[in-house]
Amino acid sequence: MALLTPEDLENINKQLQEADSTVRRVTGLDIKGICKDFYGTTPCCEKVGIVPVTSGNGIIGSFSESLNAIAGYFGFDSFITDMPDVSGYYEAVKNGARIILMADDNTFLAHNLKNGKIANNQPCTGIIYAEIASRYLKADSKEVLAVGLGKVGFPGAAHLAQKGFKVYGYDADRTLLEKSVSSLGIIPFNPVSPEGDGQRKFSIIFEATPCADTIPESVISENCVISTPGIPCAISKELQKKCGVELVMEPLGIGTASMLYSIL
Ligand code: NAI
Ligand code: 1J1
Ligand code: MG
Repeated sequence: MALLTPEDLENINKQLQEADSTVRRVTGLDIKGICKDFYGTTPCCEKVGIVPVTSGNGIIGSFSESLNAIAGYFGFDSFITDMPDVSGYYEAVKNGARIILMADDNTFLAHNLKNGKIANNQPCTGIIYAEIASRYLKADSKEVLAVGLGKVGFPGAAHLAQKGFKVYGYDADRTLLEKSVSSLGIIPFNPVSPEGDGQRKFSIIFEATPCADTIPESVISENCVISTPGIPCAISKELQKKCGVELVMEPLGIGTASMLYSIL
């Protein structure tokens, strides 16, 4: 799995504010508004304990600090434990945490100790970026392109299919693509070398890959939103500018908001 770096998390508050204004322009609601509407929940003083985890590749500089800033941004009362791992978990609960946030290299979870609900970052991220994409006010049809159908992308694509969108999709991994075709009814469409209907353009694109430049100019329509948790970004700054793309992309906060609202 592609891990975040401290560079990805630089100026997280600014990144979050910028993403929030893009989401507002694209959908008419801010990130909170979408989470509230989608999950039907509102934070109410739940105390969030953030536990640094040293296993595997270890602590990522500013990961916990970013989560702390993000929780605060969305209206939660949060703190980072002094100790990591099991001692940190004990410390969080002892100090009144009602929600635990913690991540190793494979799983980033949010656990509500009061109601037992638990959330995993990957599906929560895929679903919320897909939900944002699905609400694009200037969309010219109910067709979407979903690129990257892995642990984040598949749940996002499933969400779009379930919402009644006609989902064109691609993953470089043939097995994953076939699984999406058979279980979700996704129409295979390779944006880089489209067979047959090479002229197809999209106003809604959802991308979740760890690769750059996965979305070529040929598939971008005049009014287009690209909603993507994937790092690095699916398109270059130059192409974004040239095509006037509305880009929803942020390294941690939107997915974390989705996790938190989903367990209230
Ligand atoms: P994953 O490895 O499960 O899935 C990525 C998929 O992209 C793979 O199936 C791979 O075959 C496919 N892929 C790679 N290059 C491709 C290409 N050129 N065209 C089409 N498909 C391609 O990874 P996961 O967990 O789904 O994460 C995806 C990305 O999202 C990563 O960059 C990860 O760091 C990022 N991420 C971002 C979050 C956020 O809050 N912004 C949260 C979680 C993950
Ligand atoms: C490891 C997080 C790895 C990612 C969202 O406590 C710490 O500092 C480390 N153990 C955190 N996961 O990088 C995923 C989560 C985006 N990428
Ligand atoms: Mg995010």
